[in-house]
Amino acid sequence: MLRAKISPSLMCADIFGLRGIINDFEHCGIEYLHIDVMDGQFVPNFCLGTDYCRRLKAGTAIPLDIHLMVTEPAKKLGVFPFGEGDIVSVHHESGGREDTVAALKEISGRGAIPFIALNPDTPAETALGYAGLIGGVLLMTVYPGFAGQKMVEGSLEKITLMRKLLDENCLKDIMIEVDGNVNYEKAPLMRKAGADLFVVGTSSILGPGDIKQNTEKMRTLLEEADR
Ligand code: S6P
Ligand code: MG
Repeated sequence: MLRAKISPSLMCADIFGLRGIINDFEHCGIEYLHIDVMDGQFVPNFCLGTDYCRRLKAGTAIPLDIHLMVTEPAKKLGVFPFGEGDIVSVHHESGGREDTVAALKEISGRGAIPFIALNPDTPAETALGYAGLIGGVLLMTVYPGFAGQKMVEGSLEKITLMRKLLDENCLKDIMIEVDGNVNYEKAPLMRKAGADLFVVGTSSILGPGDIKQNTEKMRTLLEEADR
């Protein structure tokens, strides 16, 4: 099993305190910064964009974890600044297989790690159809579009099944990222089920309390889940 990694969702971070928040993340050894990109079409909301990613890349060495909730991502990747070491996720549901496959290929061609994102109602088996093209699977544990939602029922079972399917198909190195309502209680259970990368927002690190202490708490809980 890969070491558990943390990717805070920046749509949940206070824009007025962002520099200090990134400093705290650097201090805590946060592995990725999760950027939710929404186009108002694929999901009924708008969120962070290309300039936001560009400013982050200029201002921190923490790799980006760009979650594209947009239609036909292959047509839009060109305007996004990403490269070596970053993660970029595109949705299976976002615009047809041809576009999705083209997007995954462009992401790896630019040195980043392509992930296929699956909505809660999309079966785990779907990810196997992208074997050879992906470095990870992003399992949505809420319906995409908004922070602060409750986890969709059956999510833990889906993570367990995803891990089993990957292991059985000699795809052990493919990461499982979980996104949505990852709180202190559920994160260890998700870890035990086989998740590697944890998107954390209002439910934990970017909720009430001190960011550094919250991060430490999450890190400890994830480590304890491995024992
Ligand atoms: C939802 C988005 C997520 C949220 C994250 C927020 O569309 O993809 O990344 O930002 O779930 O965290 P929380 O703890 O409020 O669910
Ligand atoms: Mg997300």
